[in-house]
Amino acid sequence: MTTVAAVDLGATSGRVLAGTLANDTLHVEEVNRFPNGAISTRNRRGADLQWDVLALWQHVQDGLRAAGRSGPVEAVGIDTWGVDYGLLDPEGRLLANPASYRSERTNGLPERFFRHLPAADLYAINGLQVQQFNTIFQLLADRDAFLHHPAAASLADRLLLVPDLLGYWLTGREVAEITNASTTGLLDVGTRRWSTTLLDLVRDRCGLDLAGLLPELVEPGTVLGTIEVPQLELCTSAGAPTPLVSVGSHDTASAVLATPAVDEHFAFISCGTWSLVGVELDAPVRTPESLAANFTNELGVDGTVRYLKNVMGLWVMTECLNHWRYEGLPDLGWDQLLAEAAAAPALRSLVDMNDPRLLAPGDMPRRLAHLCREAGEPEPRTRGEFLRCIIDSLALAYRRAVEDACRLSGHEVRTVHMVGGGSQNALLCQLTADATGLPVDAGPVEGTGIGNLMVQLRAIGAAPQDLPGLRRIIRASFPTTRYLPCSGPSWDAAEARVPRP
Ligand code: ADP
Ligand code: LRH
Repeated sequence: MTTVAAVDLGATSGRVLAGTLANDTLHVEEVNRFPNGAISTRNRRGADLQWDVLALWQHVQDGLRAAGRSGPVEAVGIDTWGVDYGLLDPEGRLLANPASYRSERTNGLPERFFRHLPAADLYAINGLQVQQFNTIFQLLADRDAFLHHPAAASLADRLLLVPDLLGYWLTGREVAEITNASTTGLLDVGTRRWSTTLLDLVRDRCGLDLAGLLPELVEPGTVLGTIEVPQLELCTSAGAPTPLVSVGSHDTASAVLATPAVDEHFAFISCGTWSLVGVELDAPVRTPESLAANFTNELGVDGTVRYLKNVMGLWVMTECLNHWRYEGLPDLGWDQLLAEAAAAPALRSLVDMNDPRLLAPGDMPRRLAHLCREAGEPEPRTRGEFLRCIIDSLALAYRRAVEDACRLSGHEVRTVHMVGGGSQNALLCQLTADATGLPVDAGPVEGTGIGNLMVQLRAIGAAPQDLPGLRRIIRASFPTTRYLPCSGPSWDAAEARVPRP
């Protein structure tokens, strides 16, 4: 019996899980859960959106303390959302709260960047979809801000992605775990190293000198050091200090690892704040068609490539629910909310779930109504209709992403695996099966945390070394729910109503 602890921070909530592997079965206990969300303030240029990373750090410590109180903890691993980072000064002190990827500070920056370095040249190296919040564009925003404060620029000595920042606070070790580093846009996706070619180009053409900021890369499964935070009192069963093990620290990498697939013929939907929809490949796809479809090649555990598309996801629903709460509507449970959505007319109002206007926080019902008006779709009138509009539009976006992933990569898909909090949304799962025409296997809900735990268990020798072996344990430990495609309203007709961007 071996127990390890996973810190899994999502953009909507964070948790610390204790995972115990006994007789090839993983048992997971949630020892701490806390809400998360970017915090809105302002600066002299306008709105500012940041993560309260010190509050997260407190929650992480509380969770680890709780895990340690229940018994020995053989290892700890950390994953969070991608792209965001903290900058350290030469003394290793955090300079400022990490900016949120939803901050409007990066509006228009990719277009500016591509004037110096064409998108095709960038994609040929990093294979990454263009999202205005990719770290590379955020650094351009920092540079703009620092132009007004040259002294501050000289203070930035090290860049640590959020999970690596928390890991640094636990161990003192400064690294960049490779799956999350692949979301920066600074990696050569073929060699899995920082791209010196790209770093030179970015320095010469955009005036951004990043080489000194980037730490050593590590693969998932690396023992990073022991946890040196005295108040945590974590120790292993041998009485030694508990080590921190690097995992797929990009939450999506851990989620994909936890897909309980029987073979390679699957598509995944990691369904939480975002929906990440794609296939697992051995090698990146960097064709012009892939670039045009804005598909991304992010790095996975064990040399895999996560070939996927970001779909705006349940964030849009969360923002609607927040808005209705601010307006004083009573909170309803999931069952009642989804019953209202199920009772609303099917495929009545469809929007493009990748419209960039859905990215920033705000009055989401108003934005959805606006997108419907603009597209000539009927505006939703009731809460049920708004929720149905989101769920139908998500299912349509999933259908497109699965089809595109197969077409662009040549990969054959027979099953769709849906993991994450959204896999509890039975209406969304059924409509995804209907829209894709494929069976959907839903679960595990805590896929990301489970992927995190399994990589640690393997690193300390308690779990099989191969990916199919890890997935076999996950399948045996967490039953899934299967949704079969049903005939219903025509998704082909729905498809024609929403133009592709
Ligand atoms: P993240 O890790 O990005 O914070 P999660 O994987 O925890 O996200 O998923 C959060 C989402 O899961 C919520 O936005 C919500 O839409 C959905 N969700 C959570 N619980 C339920 C439930 N009981 N029924 C349906 N959907 C749920
Ligand atoms: C999901 C996620 C996604 C990134 C986004 C910033 O949580 O990590 O894979 O694109 O957050």
